[in-house]
Amino acid sequence: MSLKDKLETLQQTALEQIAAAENLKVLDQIRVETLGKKGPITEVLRGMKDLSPEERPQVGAFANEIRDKISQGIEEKKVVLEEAALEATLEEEAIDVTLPGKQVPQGTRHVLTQIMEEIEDIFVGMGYQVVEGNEVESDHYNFERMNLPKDHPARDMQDTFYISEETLIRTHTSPVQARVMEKHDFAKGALRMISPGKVFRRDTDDATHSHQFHQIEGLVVDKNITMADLKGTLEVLMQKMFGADRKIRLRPSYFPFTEPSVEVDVSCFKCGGTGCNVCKHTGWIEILGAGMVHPAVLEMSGIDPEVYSGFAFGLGPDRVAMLRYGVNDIRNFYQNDLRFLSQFKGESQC
Ligand code: 2U9
Repeated sequence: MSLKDKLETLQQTALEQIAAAENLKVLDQIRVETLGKKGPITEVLRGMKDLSPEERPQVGAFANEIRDKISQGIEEKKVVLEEAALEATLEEEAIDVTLPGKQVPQGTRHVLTQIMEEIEDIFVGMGYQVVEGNEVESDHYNFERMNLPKDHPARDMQDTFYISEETLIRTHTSPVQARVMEKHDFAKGALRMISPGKVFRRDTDDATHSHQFHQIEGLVVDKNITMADLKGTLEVLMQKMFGADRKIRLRPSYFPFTEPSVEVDVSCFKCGGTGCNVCKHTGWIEILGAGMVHPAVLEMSGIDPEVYSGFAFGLGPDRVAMLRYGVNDIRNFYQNDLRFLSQFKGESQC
């Protein structure tokens, strides 16, 4: 077979192989095998030295022509195969944007947070400031400044967790108020504040007690503050929380930090006062503790009790939630069981 015939057969075989190549890998193999250094064309070109000087340029030109044709064939096929590969990838990785997305469950604020924010809103509407203090407190602010010296028997009811002899986690939010009170500048107006937050006591956990619970305490101090201010304020609070028809009644009580002290009952929001299971057939629900700030407490914060007077109160958001929603075990609020908590979908979701 002449060199020319050899080259022609080579070209035909290569072009057929190129046409049949199914992927880029096979195509590249064909390139290496036909055009590579060890391939047949290179071999033909190497054999040219044996040709006569007349034949040499003709065969040379023909070999080059064939090499270019095969190269071109490979390039063209490469484009076709690359497009096909891209198409296949796009098809394989296609995202169906019409499929429903993964559902991210939407949470709500904790039921106790909802109640505290509701109460905060009521007091902000009456011109009170909301102050959240530290949960870790000193014995001094938690007890001494609240008229509970070291040997006071009422400390027994408020035993807590001690970090050291003098440092503890607060048993009530009163120390927040004591800290604000000592700094208050009465030239700028009355002191009106509430302090919501977590408090801690050494309690045995049962259906109505938890070693951690919540309080909202309120404090108003100014000249001429009386029990009438206390009663009016708490009546408004109860009506906003439990309905416009609510009445309150005050019963004498005792707290070391108030004098006189009262327990405050609200007329039952379920039966209106006729008696039912919520109010234990009394028509009244015990809901707040309150009183006039003890003169000693004012004095310890640098306020002259001869000039200023104040009222204070405390209520438990946990108890409010239990009453309102008929929850009979306080521990439900702290177990983070979504089957329980998700029942309380607040108005605004977070
Ligand atoms: C200052 C002076 C006095 C806050 C008060 C109560 C009465 C009270 C209880 C309610 C439910 C605690 O969470 S509870 O068990 N609180 O009965 N709290 S007067 O008196 C203060 C606070 C701050 C400076």
